[in-house]
Amino acid sequence: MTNSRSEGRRSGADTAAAPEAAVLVTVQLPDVTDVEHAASVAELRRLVHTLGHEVVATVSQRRAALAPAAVVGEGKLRELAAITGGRGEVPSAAPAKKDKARLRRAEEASSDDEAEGEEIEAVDPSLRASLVVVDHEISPSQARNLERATGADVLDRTGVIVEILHRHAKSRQAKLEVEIARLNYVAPRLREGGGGDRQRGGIGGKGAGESALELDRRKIRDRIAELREELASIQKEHDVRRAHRKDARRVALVGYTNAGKSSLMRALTGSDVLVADKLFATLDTTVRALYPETKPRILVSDTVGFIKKLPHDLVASFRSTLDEALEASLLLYVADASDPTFRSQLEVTRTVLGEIGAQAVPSKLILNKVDLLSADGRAALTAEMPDALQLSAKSPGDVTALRQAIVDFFEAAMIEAEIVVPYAKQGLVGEVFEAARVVSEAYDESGRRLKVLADPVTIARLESLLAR
Ligand SMILES: Nc1nc2c(ncn2[C@@H]2O[C@H](COP(=O)(O)OP(=O)(O)OP(=O)(O)O)[C@@H](O)[C@H]2O)c(=O)[nH]1
Ligand SMILES: [Mg+2]
Repeated sequence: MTNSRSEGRRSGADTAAAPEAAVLVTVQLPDVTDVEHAASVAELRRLVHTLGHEVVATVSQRRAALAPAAVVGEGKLRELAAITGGRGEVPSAAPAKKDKARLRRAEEASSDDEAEGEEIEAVDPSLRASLVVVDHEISPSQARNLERATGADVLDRTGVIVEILHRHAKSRQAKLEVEIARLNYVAPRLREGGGGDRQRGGIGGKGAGESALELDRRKIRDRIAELREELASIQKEHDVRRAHRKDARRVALVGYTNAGKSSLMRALTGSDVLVADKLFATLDTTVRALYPETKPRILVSDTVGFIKKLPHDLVASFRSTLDEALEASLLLYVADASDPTFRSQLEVTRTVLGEIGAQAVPSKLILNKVDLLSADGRAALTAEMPDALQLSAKSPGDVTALRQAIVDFFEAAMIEAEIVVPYAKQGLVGEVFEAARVVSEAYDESGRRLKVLADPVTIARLESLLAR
C-alpha cells in the first residue's frame, strides 16, 4: 500500500508571516509496524511544525529498503515533484551504491547545476511545498538527488532536530553543544566551492559559529575543535559549581520530549521555566529547590527531552543533561500516558540513560497527563504498571502527592547521628545546619553536640570535615 495525502493548504494570502509549506517523505520498512510508522510520521510532522513549517502533504511508500538514489522509487518521486514543482527525475550518473568514499567522489565530480528553470506546474500553487523532509537519515548524495528532482530544499530527520536544537539553545553551554552537533551534521553535506541557498536546506543563520557554509570542511574541523575547547572550560566551571552543591539531595526529571517535564518542574518548584507544546522546548538544564522548601533542601533538575532515531553523536552532545541525570539521587522518568506510543518513548529514554550507566540511580515512573485518559484507561494502566505514579501536572493535588513521594524517598534514606562541633571549629556549624536537619542541640566541654538527620553520605562528609 502506498499513499500520498493532501493535508490542507497554506492559510490566507501570501503574507510575510505565512509558514513555508513542507512535504514529508517516508518509507515504511518491512520491520516497522503500521502503528510505529504512523507514530513516527506524526512525530516528524510535529518536529516540522515546531520548525515553523506547515505540512501540506505526506508521500509514503512501503519498500524493502530506502531507494539508494532518492529514498523513494521513480513513480513516487514524480508524485513528490508534483507537490514541489520539480522535474521528478534524478539526474543521470546518480551514484547508486552506499560506499561513502565513492559517493563523496561522485558528489565532488558532479556539476552544481540545479534543477531550476524546468519546473512543472503543481496542481495548486498554494499547495506547492518548498521543503522536503525525509523521516530517515539520508546520505548527502540522496539529499542532493532529492533536491534536484524536487527543486525544493531537503532536510532529513536529523537535520530538522539539529535545526530545532539550534534555535532553542539559550545558555552558552547549550549553544556550544548544539553548534558542534550542527557542524558535524553540516560538514559532510557541504559541496566543494558551494554556498548556494539550496544546499543550506534551512540550516545556518545565527549561532555560536558564523556562516558555517563559507568554511570548508577543514575549517569546520578546526572550528569544532575550538568550540570543544570552550565547552570543556565551561564544563569545568560547572563541575566546580556542582561540587559545591554535592550534598544537596537531587531529583532529575527525565523523559521523552513533550512528556511534561518542565510543567512538573514548574509545579514542584514554583519556578517559571518554559513550558511549550513544542518538541525540544527545553535545552538547558535548570536546577531549582523543591517548594515549599524542605530541610535540608531538595533540588529538582529539568532536562532536555529525548526522541526516537536521535543519532548518537547528538545524544552525546547533551552532556549537561546526562551528567545531571547521573548525579541525581532519584530519577523521575516522566511519560506522557495519553500518547499511545509512550511505552516505546519510555524505552528510548531508558536505553539512552542506560548506556551512560544511569540504571544504577534509583528511579520512579511518572505517568503524566492522565487527565486526558478515561477512568478505564487509568485502571488498565494501574494493572499494567502498578508501581508507577499516575498524575497530571495540571492538578495541584497530584503535584502535592508527587512532592510527598519525593520527600518520602529522601526521608527513608536519612539516618540519625550525633555530630560534635568543637568550640574551635564553630565556623562549621553553619555547614551542618545547611546540609543536615538538626533535631536537637546541647553544649558540653567537647563542644556543641548536634543530633542530626541526614543521608549517610552527608554525615560521613560532615564528620571528615570536623575531624580535619
Ligand atoms: N493535559 C495535560 N497537558 C499537559 C500536562 N503536562 C504537560 N502538559 C502539556 O504538554 C506540553 C509539553 O509540556 P512541557 O512541560 O513543555 O514538556 P517537556 O517534557 O518539558 O518537553 P521538552 O522540553 O520539549 O522536552 C505543554 O503543552 C503542556 O501544557 C498534563 O498533565 N496534562
Ligand atoms: Mg521542557
